[in-house]
Amino acid sequence: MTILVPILGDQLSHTLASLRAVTPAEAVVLMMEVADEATYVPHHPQKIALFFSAMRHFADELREQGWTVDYVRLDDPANTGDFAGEVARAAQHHSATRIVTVAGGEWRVVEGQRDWAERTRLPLTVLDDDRFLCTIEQFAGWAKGRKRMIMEDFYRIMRRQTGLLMDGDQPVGGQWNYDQENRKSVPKGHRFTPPLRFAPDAITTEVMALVAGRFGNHFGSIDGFSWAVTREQALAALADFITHRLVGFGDYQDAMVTGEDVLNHSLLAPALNLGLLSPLEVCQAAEAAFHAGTAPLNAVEGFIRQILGWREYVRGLYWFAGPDYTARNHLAATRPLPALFWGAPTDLKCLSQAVDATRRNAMAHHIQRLMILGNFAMLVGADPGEVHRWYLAVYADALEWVEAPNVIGMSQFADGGMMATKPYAAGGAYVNRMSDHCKSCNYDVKQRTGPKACPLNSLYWDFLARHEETLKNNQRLWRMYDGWRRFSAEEQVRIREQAARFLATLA
Ligand code: FAD
Ligand code: DLZ
Repeated sequence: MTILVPILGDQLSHTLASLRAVTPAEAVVLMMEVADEATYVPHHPQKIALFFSAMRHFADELREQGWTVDYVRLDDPANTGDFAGEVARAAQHHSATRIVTVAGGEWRVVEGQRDWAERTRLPLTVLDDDRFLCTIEQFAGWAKGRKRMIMEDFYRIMRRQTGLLMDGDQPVGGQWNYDQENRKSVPKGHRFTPPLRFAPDAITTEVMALVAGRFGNHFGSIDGFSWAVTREQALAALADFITHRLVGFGDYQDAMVTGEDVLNHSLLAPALNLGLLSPLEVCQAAEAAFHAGTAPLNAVEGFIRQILGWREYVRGLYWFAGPDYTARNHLAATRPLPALFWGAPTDLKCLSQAVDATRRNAMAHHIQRLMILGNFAMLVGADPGEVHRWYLAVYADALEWVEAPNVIGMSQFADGGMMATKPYAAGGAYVNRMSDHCKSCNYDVKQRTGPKACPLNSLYWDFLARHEETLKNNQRLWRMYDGWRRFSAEEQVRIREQAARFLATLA
């Protein structure tokens, strides 16, 4: 009797439910590098290399622990190219009598897993993925019937449930949220401590060559790959962040600095999303730093809120919203994604900085994703489906359950307000306040119209005017619409013509 245990690329946890459910004596673990997963969107080469290298390392670790692992490499001539084909092939090869696996992390994969039983004619057990702090059912119970799913309400429940930063029933420090203290701009000359990076070992080097050969035409550079690819490295990256960089996490959380890719961000999302780290251990490490007096409350609470709050919330929302969530298009936006997202030159400094960081690192930090790239895509009316596929392709941490709510919901308002209470729309003034980009930009951030005017300004007002019917009753936008109505009719026309000229030349 052989139990086949398929483990997917984002299930690299030694405590995975399927590994707990069987013993090494009765099981064959199946891990598959498949062309379908590498190409269903054109993933950044670093993202593909990260998955393949982490999967290969994980397979070696399992073998060292006594598991039998059938590892299918991408370049195996017998590789059928998709999960279903590989599960069927392995089931036959190992004369498997049943299959035990953990539910995949996206609708597309979960739907595919259901077919494995039919394809192999074997009993199939799909276990819940229990590596999260809130179950899908718990979230649905909380969300059902609510008019608004406010993250902050959810977060407080999760604080109480886990006891993180709690003093009995009350938040440590007397406040649940220190976000107000987390919007400082960076003083001139401030030096950020660089994150711990990992030089590619032999496995990663081999994978990088494979990826460069097969997917070298995808947007993004493979050079400079330095991601953690094992749990040991991920734990070292976590310890390094907690010791050296958590202390400043809160202060400059929303800041952007020219030439500075990371600031005080943790860069832990890829390791968390692949399963190399657990969300609870990451939060507990941050909490311990607060109790040890090495990191202030605004930094620690801000960091824990991202993981215990936002990460769990978006995962719950993704499964609650259903498989058609990624097709939503509340603002009926249809423009093809502008070529600058794929690296075509742009003279907007904020955009060129964010796209270039994405190209070099398969990473951009939150405010670049939300308020630079996402904001621009929404203002120009880019098709949210195309925007979603771009984000899914280019970031090392992009898995649909976390990417889609952030893109469709938070950044494009395409779900009509299920996630965000208003569109995250901004003109140049926001970028100028939160970054130093405008100082070295060709455009003048203070101007709305004219050849030197920052395009974000006219695009912002044009966006509000274009969607007035849909958005005017949103209370959180009243002040903005009030601002729009204060312009003279002539100025409104000038602004909209300026936006139209920009949009007409935007390829
Ligand atoms: P830090 O700033 O150090 O934050 C710590 C951790 O908190 C992150 O590692 C992450 O696990 C979690 N976190 C922070 N913000 C969020 C959030 N909004 N949603 C979920 N988790 C969060 N995150 C992804 O993991 N994958 C994605 O594909 C992804 N796509 C995004 C797309 C858009 C448009 C936006 C606005 C945000 C997206 N995020 C995504 C959330 C966030 O930008 C990234 O988690 C973060 O930039 C990763 O870098 P970091 O590890 O240095 O994060
Ligand atoms: C993202 C990705 C890539 C690039 N390649 C693979 C792969 O070859 N094999 C695999 O098991 N998973 C891969 N993944 C992750 C999947 O696309 C998908 O997101 C997860 O399987 C969902 O649980």
